Parts: sequence; C-alpha cells; structure tokens
Amino acid sequence: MITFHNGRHAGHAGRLEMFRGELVPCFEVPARAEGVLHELRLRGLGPIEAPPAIDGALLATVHQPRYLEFLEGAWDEWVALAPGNDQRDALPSCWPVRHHRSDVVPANFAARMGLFSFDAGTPLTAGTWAAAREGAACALAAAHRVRDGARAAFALTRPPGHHAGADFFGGYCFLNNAALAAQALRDGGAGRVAVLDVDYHHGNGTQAIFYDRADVFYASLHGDPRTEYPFYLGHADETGAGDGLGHNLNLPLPRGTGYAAWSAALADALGAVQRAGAEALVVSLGVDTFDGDPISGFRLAAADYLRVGEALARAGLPTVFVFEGGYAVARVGELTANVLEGFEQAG
Ligand code: OKP
Ligand code: ZN
Repeated sequence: MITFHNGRHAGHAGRLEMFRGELVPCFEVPARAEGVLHELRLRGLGPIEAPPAIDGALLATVHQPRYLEFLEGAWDEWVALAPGNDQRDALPSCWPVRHHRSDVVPANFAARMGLFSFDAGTPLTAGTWAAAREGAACALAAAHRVRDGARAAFALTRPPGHHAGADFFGGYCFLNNAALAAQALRDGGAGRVAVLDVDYHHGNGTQAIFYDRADVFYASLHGDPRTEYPFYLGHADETGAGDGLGHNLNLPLPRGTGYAAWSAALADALGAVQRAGAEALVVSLGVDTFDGDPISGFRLAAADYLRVGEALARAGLPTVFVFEGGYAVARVGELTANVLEGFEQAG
C-alpha cells in the first residue's frame, strides 16, 4: 500500500510536557515516525511519497476558522511575548470550564492558549503548525487515493490527531487527521464512512466532531476513561446525539486487557461498522496498546498486530490508515508495519 509521509514532522519536537506537577521529557518524539518509516522501507511495504500541497481551506472542513487562525500565528505570538521564549515551548496553564464563556476570543495569548486546548501535556513549538498542516495533507492524500480506487493508503505523520477537536488541541494533537480523511471520503462520494479508533486512548476529538452526524460512524476501543486519559469522554453510554444518535460506539476496556478480550471488542466494533453501512473506513492506528508501551495499560504482543491487520482487511472496505499514538519508540515501527502487512496479506 502507498504511504504518504510527513517530511516536516521533525519540526514539531516538543521538549517538555506537564506531568504530576513537573515538566518531563515529551513521549511524542520524532523518532516514533522515523522508526515506522525505517520499518516500512525495510519490508518494502509499498511506495513512500510526499503528499501534494493542499488548499488550506480544506482544514476548515473539520476545524473552526478562529482555531486555525490561532494555530497558524501562535508560535510567532509566543516568541514576541518575552525574550527567550524562542528557547522554550508554549504550554497552556489556564482553561475555561463549565459556565465560563468560549464565544469571546480573548486578546491575551495565554488565555487563547487555554481557550483552544484541554491539557498542559501538548507543547506548541516552532515547527508545530507546519508539521500539523503537512500531516493533514498526508491524511487528505491518503483519502483521495482511496477515493480514486486504491484498496488502502497510509498517512504516516505526527503529531497525532484524534484528540484534536474542531477548535482545540490536546493529547499531543493539533489537527484531526482521521476526521479530515473521513470528511474527504464523504466529500469524495462515500455515502457513509466509519472511523475505527484502535489507539489506547479514546479519540475525544474525532468523536466530538462527528457526534451529531449520521454520515460518519465513530467506533473506538480504549482504556476506560474512568481511569485513563482523556478521562472526560469515551464512556459506553455515549451513543451520539440528534441525527447522530446510534452512530457512535465506545468500547472502554480495563487496564491490563490482553489480546483475547481486546480482539473480541474489535470484532464487535467491526460488526457495528458493517451494520452502519459504511462504504469506506478510516483507521486511527495507534499502537500504544502494546504491552511495552510506557504510558498505556493494555497487553497486546507484537505478533497480535498482524492479526489486527487481517481482521481489518476482512471488513472488505476501502481503508485509510492514519498513524496516531505508540510510545515504545524502539518497537513502534514493527507494530505498525505488522498491522499494514497483516492487512495486505489478507487481501
Ligand atoms: C495521545 B494518543 C503521560 C500522560 C498522558 C496524554 C496522552 C496522550 C496520548 N505522562 N498524557 O492518543 O496516543
Ligand atoms: Zn494513544
């Protein structure tokens, strides 16, 4: 299968993220994507290309213009704020909650950082916007290739995307690549599209973007939000709203879940994707379900990922894979390539 690779990803290199009251080195590092790229080349899994340039207006098919405008200028604003800021990344430290207003965009930069984010673990750096925008181009290129008849395509990019909402960043994510791919498939003629999110963490951004829509079905298997990030979304009783009622499926699983229970949930999710009448599939492909992942709690083994790819292939749908999480840096390439190879060989 063809891979669209983000040649600008390394420009997004966060230094520190807030964790338990201290700043710790970022888990979401450039070496993750390099590891995947290396393994794809090693196995000869298909052509690896840069995506064509995109019309920036395509980002607004998923994201709010006021958010895009903020992201585009944020680094320059941060640097202009105080001498030395170019030597440290920007992190938010205050947020509106509940009854606070989100309709008025503050002039203050720190206040806007908070308005447009939901955690302090997602540093915004000099290369963040360029990397995120090129990542969106990868997702769109993969979707366009599948729209044009390819069985599958892979968007190999970071930062990841599934925690990013229409107007917020967080969870290491800025632009929602999977949502952009799903929307592109819809706009390319697919009547119904499914997003299947197999990352360890619930894709709160993707869910929120499509929550009240019947044309994009979102299904996710993830660590139970009662104990796992992103905590405030991803419960089983979130089934969609309005027109979208019945078009959202969350399958939270406890920490420690191994492949037997996880793959049973995957089969349930794939059954629901079929019943939803999806004509195309977007897979949010996080491999932080691995038992060696440093920030997650499932117990999948490396060989299990081949079976995951096979199960996804059996859905028989044109498929866009979008890279999300996976933080066991030395193993991420192997795990990701296993999914793609399992998928290809089941074809
Ligand atoms: C992004 B993706 C670790 C705290 C966890 C956020 C996790 C974001 C995961 N020290 N912070 O879904 O893989
Ligand atoms: Zn994750």
